Amino acid sequence: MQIGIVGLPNSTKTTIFNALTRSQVATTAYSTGQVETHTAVVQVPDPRVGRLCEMFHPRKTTYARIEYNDIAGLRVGIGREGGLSGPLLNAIAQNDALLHIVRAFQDDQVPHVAGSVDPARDLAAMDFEFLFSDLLIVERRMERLAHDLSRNRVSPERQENQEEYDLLARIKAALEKETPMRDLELTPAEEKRLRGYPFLTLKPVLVLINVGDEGQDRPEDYAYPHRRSEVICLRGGLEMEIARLTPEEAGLFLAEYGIAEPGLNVMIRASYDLLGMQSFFTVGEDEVRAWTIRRGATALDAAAAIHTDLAHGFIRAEVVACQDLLDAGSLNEARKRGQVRLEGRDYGMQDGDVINVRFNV
Ligand SMILES: Nc1nc2c(ncn2[C@@H]2O[C@H](COP(=O)(O)OP(=O)(O)OP(=O)(O)O)[C@@H](O)[C@H]2O)c(=O)[nH]1
Ligand SMILES: [Mg+2]
Repeated sequence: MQIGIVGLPNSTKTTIFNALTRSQVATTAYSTGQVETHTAVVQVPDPRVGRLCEMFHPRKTTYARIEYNDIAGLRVGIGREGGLSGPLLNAIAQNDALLHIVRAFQDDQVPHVAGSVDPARDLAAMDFEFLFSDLLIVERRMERLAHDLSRNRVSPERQENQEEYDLLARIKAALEKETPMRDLELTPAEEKRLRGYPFLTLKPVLVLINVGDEGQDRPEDYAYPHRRSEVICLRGGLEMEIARLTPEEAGLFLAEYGIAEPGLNVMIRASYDLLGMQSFFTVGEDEVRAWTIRRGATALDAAAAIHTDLAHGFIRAEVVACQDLLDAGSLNEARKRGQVRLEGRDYGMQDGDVINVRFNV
């Protein structure tokens, strides 16, 4: 799972990237404007994994993972100048979701590209660049399709092309009204049709407002009228400092500032939710492991995530809710209590299920 960090030049993208991934990439008061990507993988913090480890004492512990890409080089006006360059578009389009960073703090030491700090303006400006990028792609594709449709009256692809053209026409109308593609009602077949294109407004987005050292943590101050998106506020500079501390030092620091939990843990979980993902666990003396699947996935999907052999030879899954297992204290006790169920392939997995797949080879 990959999340792209985007925003205006100097919007504190790299600061947030460092905080999220405990990296030490240099941040600068002046943006170079260069297209440049930093990548790091982080574990999804999940206290349930730690508690399962206390029960099983496994040789190995594996958390779910998210890859973050800090992408520099976007700016206002890029769309009107003919669209995002290939490398920049690819760097953004390869992500499953976007983390859009907006600066909302005053600091005379940190110049703003537009000369003043105005988060609502910046948020809208960057959104417009994404809309414009999608619109250019839609229009180019529609031109091609119209050309083919006008020439090959009896071609075998005709039906396909006409359907795609109609879908793109609907999308074009929405984009022209500044509705992002993620807010359209699309059927699974339509979504599949769009999958090959580098559409940016189709991606779920988490808007992160960096409110600075003194700022208020109030997302409701930053209304964002789109579905499949969410706004959170963070004190970016502070979070980057916290990420550099040892866990003990961080604890003291958080207490001093009256922060319950590093904002970044909250944020990593929020991005996980936003992507419509959930976790399930496999447990044992060898390994306690968190796995990632879509919400709505079945026991068979879960088996396939572990190994294709498990899916092919699937017989049944033994399933127990993580909390029941923790309360029972052991698998045997959970069995005695009747909390370990046998489920078939179509069972809808719940977040936090602990699963053991029975299969034939
Ligand atoms: N006062 C204050 N300054 C901050 C905070 N977060 C980041 N900065 C400063 O903002 C400046 C820009 O931060 P970067 O993270 O480099 O911004 P960027 O978006 O990665 O910039 P480019 O990659 O060049 O587009 C740096 O000088 C940071 O130290 C904060 O919470 N408070
Ligand atoms: Mg940067």
